[in-house]
Amino acid sequence: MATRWIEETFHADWRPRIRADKVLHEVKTEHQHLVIFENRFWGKVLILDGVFQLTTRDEFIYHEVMAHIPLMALERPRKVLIVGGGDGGVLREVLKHPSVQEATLVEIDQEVIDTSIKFYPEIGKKAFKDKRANVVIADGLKFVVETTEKYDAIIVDSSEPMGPSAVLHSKPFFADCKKALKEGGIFVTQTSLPFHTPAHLASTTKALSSIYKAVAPFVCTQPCYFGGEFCISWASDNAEHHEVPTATLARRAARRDIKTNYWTPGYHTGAFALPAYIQKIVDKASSKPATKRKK
Ligand code: SPD
Repeated sequence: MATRWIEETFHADWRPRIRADKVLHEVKTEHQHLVIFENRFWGKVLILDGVFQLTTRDEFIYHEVMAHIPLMALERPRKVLIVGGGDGGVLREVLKHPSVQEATLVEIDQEVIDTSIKFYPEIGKKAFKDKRANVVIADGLKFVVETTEKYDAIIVDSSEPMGPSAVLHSKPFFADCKKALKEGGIFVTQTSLPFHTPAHLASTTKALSSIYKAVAPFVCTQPCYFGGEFCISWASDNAEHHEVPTATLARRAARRDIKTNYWTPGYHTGAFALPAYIQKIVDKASSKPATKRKK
C-alpha cells in the first residue's frame, strides 16, 4: 500500500508533513475535518482542518506552559476556565494545582473530546473524570457572554484563527473574557508562530493591550508546530503577576508538588524575554509600552 503523508495545509507557501503509519480515525465532524493517525516517531497525532494540533510525543510542552504560566503566577488559583482544549491536556495540567476547586472546560465539538478519550486516553481521560472538572459542550464565545461566574484564569486553547476557532481570536471575545475574570485575573491565548504569522500576534497584542493593563507574550518551543518559536499571549490588569520572582515560583511549585517535564521556574521567568523580531511585533502593535519584568 502506498505510504500516506499527512500535510499541514495552513501556511500558504510551505507545508510540513508527517507520515501516517496508521490512520486511526478520520471524520468530518459538525465543525471540522478531524484526523487522528499514528507515526513511529511522533506517536499519535491530531490534525484539525489541516492544522497539526498535538502529538503524544510533545503535547506536554504546550499543555504545561498554557496551564502553569498563568496558574503558577497566582497565589491560590481556585476557578479556571478553559475554552477549547477538548483533548484534555490543559485540563490535566490545571488540575495538578491543588488549590483549583473547579476547572470548567468549554468545547464546541463533542467529537474532539470523545475521540481524544478513545484514541489517546493517556492525555486527558483521568482529568475528565476528576470531580473538579466541569465539561460543557458549547460555543466558547456564547459561554463567556452568558456566564455569571468569575474566574481566576481563562485559558484559550484554540486552533488557528480559522473555522470554528476564528472568533476566539477576536477583540469582542477577549473583552467578554475580561468580564468573566476576577479582578486582576489572568488571560492567555495562543498566538502561534510569529516568524510565519506575525499578523496573528500583532492583532492579538493590539486587541489585548486596548483591554488589559498588562500584556506580555511568552514563548516556548513546540516541535510539532514547525517553524520557530511558538507564542502565547498573556494579559492581566495586575502586572505583578508578570513579575513573580523565580524563587517564589520555585516555592509554589514545591508546595504544590507539581511534576513537569518542560515548565520550570527559570523557564517561566525567561519565557517572557522575547527575541528582538518578536518584541518588535509586540511593540509596534501595542497601544502602551510593553510590560517588562523589573528584574
Ligand atoms: N498551530 C496549532 C496551534 C494549535 C493550538 N491548539 C492545540 C490544542 C492542544 N490542546
